[in-house]
Amino acid sequence: MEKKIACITGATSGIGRACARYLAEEGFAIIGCGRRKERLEALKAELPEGTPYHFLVFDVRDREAVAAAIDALPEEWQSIYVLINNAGNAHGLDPIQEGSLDDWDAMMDINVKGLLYVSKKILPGMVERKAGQVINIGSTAGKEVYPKGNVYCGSKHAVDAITKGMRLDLNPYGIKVMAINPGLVDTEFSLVRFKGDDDRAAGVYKGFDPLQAEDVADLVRYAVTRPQHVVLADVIILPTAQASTTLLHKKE
Ligand code: NDP
Ligand code: 8X3
Repeated sequence: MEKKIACITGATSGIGRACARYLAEEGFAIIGCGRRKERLEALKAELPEGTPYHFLVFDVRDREAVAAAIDALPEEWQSIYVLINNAGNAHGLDPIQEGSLDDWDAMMDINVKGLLYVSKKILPGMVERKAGQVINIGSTAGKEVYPKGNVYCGSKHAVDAITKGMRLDLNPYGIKVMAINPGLVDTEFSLVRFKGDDDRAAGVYKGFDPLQAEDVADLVRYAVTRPQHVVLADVIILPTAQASTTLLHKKE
């Protein structure tokens, strides 16, 4: 492959999908990952004409499926240069004493362990080639804790720590490790958190101008196109109306 390859998890929606588009515009070949195959197929048409594109269907919770999909990449797709660990969601918003075990499992298994399973398959190649960039999509929920955010915040605090650990361990190999931590972004995130309740999900983004997936993708694009000696180690991006996870200025 002449072009550098960017592998994006969670490319079927929101931030991941916008990253696929923006990185393709920057000339990257794209590997899009997710569970919804029809969306991964449809993504091809959203990329600039001629973008080399390959997709992998797997659930990040299934470590064998992750390994099998990445092992089965055609040879020309194996030298992944940029990994965007983006797949993830919140499940539920409940006080700790009322939380659902299934929701807790989902958040820890997807946001934390899934990120690790994918990284485990891709980082050794970067180390061998002494080249690569990793962007972990964290969250303001990885920097602060908000009421009822308990386990989601815990999963994103884990992503924050894992990102720092990756940066330490990969430092000798010239591999950049970056955390991009968004505040409120209007994607399918709240629809997933509230289990398909459209009205409740839409309410999260009413009364202010939330970030759009493209705003985050624009920052990802900026991050991966810096010169080799520059790394955006840890960046928070917020809608202007948001000052913290709990302070949001909504219009009357
Ligand atoms: P979306 O719900 O729009 O996208 C989530 C993506 O993750 C989808 O592509 C989905 O693909 C993928 N995904 C979820 N579960 C799995 C799984 N088990 N296996 C494989 N892929 C999975 O949300 P966002 O774009 O907003 O979220 C992307 C990332 O950004 C997440 O890590 C989220 O925590 C983070 N974030 C979001 C913020 C927001 O306010 N929206 C703010 C801060 C961080 P599929 O369902 O097809 O598998
Ligand atoms: C998503 C942002 O505030 O809904 O990570 O947790 S928040």
